[in-house]
Amino acid sequence: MWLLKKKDASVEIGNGEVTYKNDDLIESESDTSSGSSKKDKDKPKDTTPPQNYEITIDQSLIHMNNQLELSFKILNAELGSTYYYEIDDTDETTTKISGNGSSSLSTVAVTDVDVSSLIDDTLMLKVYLMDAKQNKGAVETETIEKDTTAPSGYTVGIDQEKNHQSK
Ligand SMILES: [Ca+2]
Repeated sequence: MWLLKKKDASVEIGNGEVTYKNDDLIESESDTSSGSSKKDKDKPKDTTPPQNYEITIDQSLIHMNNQLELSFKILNAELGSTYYYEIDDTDETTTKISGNGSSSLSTVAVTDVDVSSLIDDTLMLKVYLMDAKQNKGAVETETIEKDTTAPSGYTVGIDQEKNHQSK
């Protein structure tokens, strides 16, 4: 995508004039490497990636009965941006769960994410937004424990422990 745009811009050189029609795009590229804001021009182009968004997982624990329906929210999403997410455990042999969609509301709800193929582990959710100008925002992360193992090996003493914890 970037290369195509740059080629479009360089076509102008053939006329004897070096005119960068798409210099805002080129600028945004150099901005990411230098971090400089000195090149700001008057043109109100969108070179600002989506920012200040947060993610939150709705569940407090993933267990046997909700592992097919993990859900999370992206708060303060830039309207019209695209969100990308992935969830993975620490096991290299299992495939991460990933997906994407359009942020049509400032609060995006992603539901029914099936994480049953991941192992019992600390799962990490990573989310970033990309706006229509391909400006990529920061990767936000959130973790949640997955434990689908039924309690076993307990004795009657579990009742007392439970009561104690609930206070
Ligand atoms: Ca994995």
